[in-house]
Amino acid sequence: MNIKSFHLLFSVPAIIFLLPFSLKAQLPPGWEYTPSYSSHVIVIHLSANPTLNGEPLSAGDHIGVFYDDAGILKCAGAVIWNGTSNVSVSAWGDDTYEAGKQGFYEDDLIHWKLYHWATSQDADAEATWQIGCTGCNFWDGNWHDFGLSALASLGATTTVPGDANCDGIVNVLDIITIVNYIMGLNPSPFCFANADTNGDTAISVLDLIITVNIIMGG
Ligand SMILES: [Ca+2]
Ligand SMILES: [Ca+2]
Ligand SMILES: [Ca+2]
Repeated sequence: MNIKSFHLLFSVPAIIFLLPFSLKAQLPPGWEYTPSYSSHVIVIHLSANPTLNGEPLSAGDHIGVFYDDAGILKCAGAVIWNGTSNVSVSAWGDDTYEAGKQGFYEDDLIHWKLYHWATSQDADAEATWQIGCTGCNFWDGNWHDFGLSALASLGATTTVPGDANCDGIVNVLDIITIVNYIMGLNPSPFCFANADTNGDTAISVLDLIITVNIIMGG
């Protein structure tokens, strides 16, 4: 064996082994995904201006597409937002040769998330789609094999569980705010998503108990 083939023998497997590893290392925690042979490509133009809590997404932050697997959202594609050019994300379909769900099924709703590295925030995002964009074949918000789409906007608002009065901290004022809401006193400001600490889309004494626990550090 000469030096060259010796080199190849070791460097090629090393690259094949290290490439997926290095790509995965750049992803936000829990955003690992495996590309498949079917995809829906979604272009996110600069003009879509992704935002997190009203602020433009930072360069280097991630935008991800997620599918629902028995109630759990799983990543099936992600892209880094650079803030200077259009980007596109491939939303990968299920591997039909593998048992179970590894990606999107036809007509699955595409869920969006943003990841802001500076604060380690993982936020659910709302997308609006460009209707009838040039070259596009779908804009219904769902996944389609061979789909090509573009977003008109993408925005996420994060919640602070327990911060019912929306001032960024959780304290006794939030208890009072939740009590007032339950009593029908229409407190203002009132952040429903923050106050609904158990996420059942209603404000009740259960949310109050959880808020007390948050304040007590439990
Ligand atoms: Ca499968
Ligand atoms: Ca508060
Ligand atoms: Ca609730």
